[in-house]
Amino acid sequence: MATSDPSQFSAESYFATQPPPSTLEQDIAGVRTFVAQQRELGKKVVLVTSGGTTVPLELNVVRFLDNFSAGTRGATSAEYFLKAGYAVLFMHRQFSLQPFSRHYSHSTNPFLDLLEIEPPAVATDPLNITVTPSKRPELLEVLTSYKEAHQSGLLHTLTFVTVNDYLWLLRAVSQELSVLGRGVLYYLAAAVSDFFLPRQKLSEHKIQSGKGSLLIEMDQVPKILKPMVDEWTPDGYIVSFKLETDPALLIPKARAAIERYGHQIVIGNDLHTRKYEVVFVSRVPGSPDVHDISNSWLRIDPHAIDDRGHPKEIEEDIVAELVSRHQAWIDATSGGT
Ligand code: 9Z3
Repeated sequence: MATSDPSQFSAESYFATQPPPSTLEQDIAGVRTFVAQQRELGKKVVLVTSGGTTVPLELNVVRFLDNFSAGTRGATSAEYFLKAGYAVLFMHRQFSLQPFSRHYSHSTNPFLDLLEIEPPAVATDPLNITVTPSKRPELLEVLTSYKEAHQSGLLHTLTFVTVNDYLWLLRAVSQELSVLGRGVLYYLAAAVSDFFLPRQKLSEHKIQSGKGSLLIEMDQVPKILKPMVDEWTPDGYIVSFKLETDPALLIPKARAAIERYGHQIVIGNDLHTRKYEVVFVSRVPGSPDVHDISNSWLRIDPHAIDDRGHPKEIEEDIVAELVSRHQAWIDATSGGT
């Protein structure tokens, strides 16, 4: 049931009234196996959420609202977490970018452009397909990392489409991961809708035109960081992202989130500069004052080249910073053991 304000769902009333996705149990069985494997290997695990969430306007859905996100931040970061030795649970919007295959996105670098048709040595044999020689070194590098990640079982993928799928999955996945305690980093980069239409208010069939303008009143999506921190995974290291388009709001909103939810880090990013600068907002470690919050900017030169000769990606530095902060936090909270 909704709380006193009927348009204000708590996390509890949300999950009591909105139906789970039909694939939830099957997805969680896969996560359970993945968690058991990583536990045995003693691996640190990161849950990366990535891509936008939709809000269907009809039960038989023809129209939906979407949130901006290509999934670049999540897919890129997942690769750097794997490189840093983490096992990665990659929870992404269906058809958004994925680690490794992102390098060959159909719009920016279609894979058909990597291939050549070669005549066979014997005229009666079928035509051959080969990789364009200039594209081979990069393809080999990406393919090697891709195969390694899959064969080692260190990359497990889950998909969502709607904000409802996302919320149910996030709750169930973080509850499963909580058995790994402080060794789990949550990297919440998905662009999550703030508003939704509860199942009870959804029109069953396609909304008909012909009655003039369409007015839709949406409910607020419950703030799930609070139960995530307090109940679902109290020992996890939680990093959320805050997206704004007004730069003046970025730090105040990020600070407010840290104060309200008490998780470890908010990474603030502005829509237009997100590929070159982000700000880490977190409580000052060891300070007795919970309002003692610091900001530190991480910036890269937009024209920088990394040590493999590719354009530098800010996610490389974001992940390096988080890996070191996560370890420092584990050390500090383990009481020196
Ligand atoms: C982000 O801020 C991500 O960095 C981006 C990445 C969505 C900007 P792309 O996928 O973009 O690389 O194209 N994600 C979080 C956005 C969000 O919904 N945050 C919530 C909020 O701001 C809090 S969890 O309220």
